[in-house]
Amino acid sequence: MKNKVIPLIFSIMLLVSLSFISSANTITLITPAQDGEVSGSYVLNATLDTNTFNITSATFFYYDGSSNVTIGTTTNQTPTNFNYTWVSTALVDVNNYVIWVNCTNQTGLLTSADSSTGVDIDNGNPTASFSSGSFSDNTAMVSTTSLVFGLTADSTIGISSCIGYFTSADSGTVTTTSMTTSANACTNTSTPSTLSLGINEVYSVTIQATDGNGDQTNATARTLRITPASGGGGGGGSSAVKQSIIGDGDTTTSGNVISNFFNSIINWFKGLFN
Ligand SMILES: [Ca+2]
Ligand SMILES: [Ca+2]
Repeated sequence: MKNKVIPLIFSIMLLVSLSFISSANTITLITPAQDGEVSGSYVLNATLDTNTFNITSATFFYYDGSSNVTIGTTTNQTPTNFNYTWVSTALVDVNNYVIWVNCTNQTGLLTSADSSTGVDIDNGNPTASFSSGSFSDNTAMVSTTSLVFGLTADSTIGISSCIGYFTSADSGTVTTTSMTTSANACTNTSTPSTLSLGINEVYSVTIQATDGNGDQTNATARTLRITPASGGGGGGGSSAVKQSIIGDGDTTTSGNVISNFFNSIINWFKGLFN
């Protein structure tokens, strides 16, 4: 019995002493605060209430919703102060990350952690430039031809979604289409017909990029003209011309028949009197 009681008492004493140590050397994440915003070169700051156990190292992390990623580790600038400059442009813009800090003493046995939730990383608006594979400005195309339009990647601010806008120069009607977004770029391969764009209409086309904060940028618009199909529409045109020619020919032919008819009657009367 005595052999069991002594280790138990020792364990309780150890737990009490550890909780005392923890509560006496507690770290607090000062910046970013809860729901704070991070941009540019940002100083992450954490402080200790006291440092009686020689805490010398603090590591900052972010949690992106699926895993913890180390931002960096720093030693204390004063016994109770830790600063780490984070170049936040290394990440694309996001909302509501968890930033947290963990400090340890030299033996690594004593640790204390703190976090701030709802932190936004916002370094501005996304760029929106038509990608090299996109149709050129002032393109004229038939409605069944492949139409490619997209934005070049913005890996700094990030692009989380895109919408294509086709505004009719005549009616002002706006046709929108969703786009495929991947790796901070977006693209769409379609046809004017699939997008229900009107033949013989001229469209102002832009793409709106949205980043992880909801910030938006429109690409400089390009002009697109939808022409009649070269096979069906063109054939119709030349067919109309032929019909017109045939009509004239018919009239001319009819005139010749009538004229010949009267000429033959006149010749018949002439034959009577001769
Ligand atoms: Ca937030
Ligand atoms: Ca932003």
